[in-house]
Amino acid sequence: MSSAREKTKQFFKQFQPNARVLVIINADPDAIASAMAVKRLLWRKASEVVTAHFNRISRPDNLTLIQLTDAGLTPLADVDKTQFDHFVIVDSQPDHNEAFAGINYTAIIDHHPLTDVKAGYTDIRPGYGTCSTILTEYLKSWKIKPSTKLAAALMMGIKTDTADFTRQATLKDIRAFQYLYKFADNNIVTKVERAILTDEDLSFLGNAIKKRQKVNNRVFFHAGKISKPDELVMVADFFLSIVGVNWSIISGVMDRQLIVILRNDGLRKGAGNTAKEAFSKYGSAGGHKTMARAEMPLSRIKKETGRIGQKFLAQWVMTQIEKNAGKKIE
Ligand SMILES: [Mn+2]
Repeated sequence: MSSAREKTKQFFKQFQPNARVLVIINADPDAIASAMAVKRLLWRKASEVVTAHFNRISRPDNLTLIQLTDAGLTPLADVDKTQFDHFVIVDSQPDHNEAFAGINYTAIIDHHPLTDVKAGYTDIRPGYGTCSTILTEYLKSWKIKPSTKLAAALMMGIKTDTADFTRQATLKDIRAFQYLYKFADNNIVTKVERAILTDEDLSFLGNAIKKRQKVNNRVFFHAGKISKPDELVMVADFFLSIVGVNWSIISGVMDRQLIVILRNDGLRKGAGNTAKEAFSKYGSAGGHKTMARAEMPLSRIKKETGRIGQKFLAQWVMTQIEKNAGKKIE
């Protein structure tokens, strides 16, 4: 018996006949697809499998994925946990979020670095780029053909977590993708990847395009008061597609906090360090080489500068960045 098949067998052994199973996820494409795979694996074995998520899902691509694959998610807050006798986590571990706390888990399947995990069955493989890859191996080892929708969801899980195989992708992730390709409805994949903007996002972006300011190959936009920080991220990503722009710095105010989203092309001073140097004095700031974020209470900015008007904030963000983003300009 292959090791994948042995693993899958052990996984099945954990569930009593007619089990009522609750799969809890922090919903992103990899977690959603992995939960769908668990549901398929337990088909005809469990009497019920429900997937619950505790995070807010707002990205248009994720909403499209859920809709087109019939992922069938329920908000965890709406679930009566006493109705279930088995609990499963995929693509996370209990330490990752307090929403996972206080539950005895039957199974935990994940690809993040191992933390303190206790469950009847654990399969943690930090060497894998995605959890979808692990679940694809389960399906394959048990000769279960994934439906067109499940295969498309698993492909999206792999594409998303490996950033289209440019990050942390292993040969196993590539093989799983290749295997799924035979079964998937590729129109779902295409449609999910096209779903970048809602109607409101488009209006927000239109305004940002009109009011953007370019200084030294860096593009800035201050949105004033906002209701969704996601829109700042969307604009920041979009502006990096302008030829000759190496940085985008997009800001807005929500709940008396100034939020600044930074993106750069990764070829110069890191966005995370720049965010820290420019803004950590006023609030939380940090990130990676190409992506960073700062959040500062307006009260703190007012204490230091004496002003918090929107025009002032727009100028202030620019000044702080220009002081700290480094001189290397091409
Ligand atoms: Mn993942």
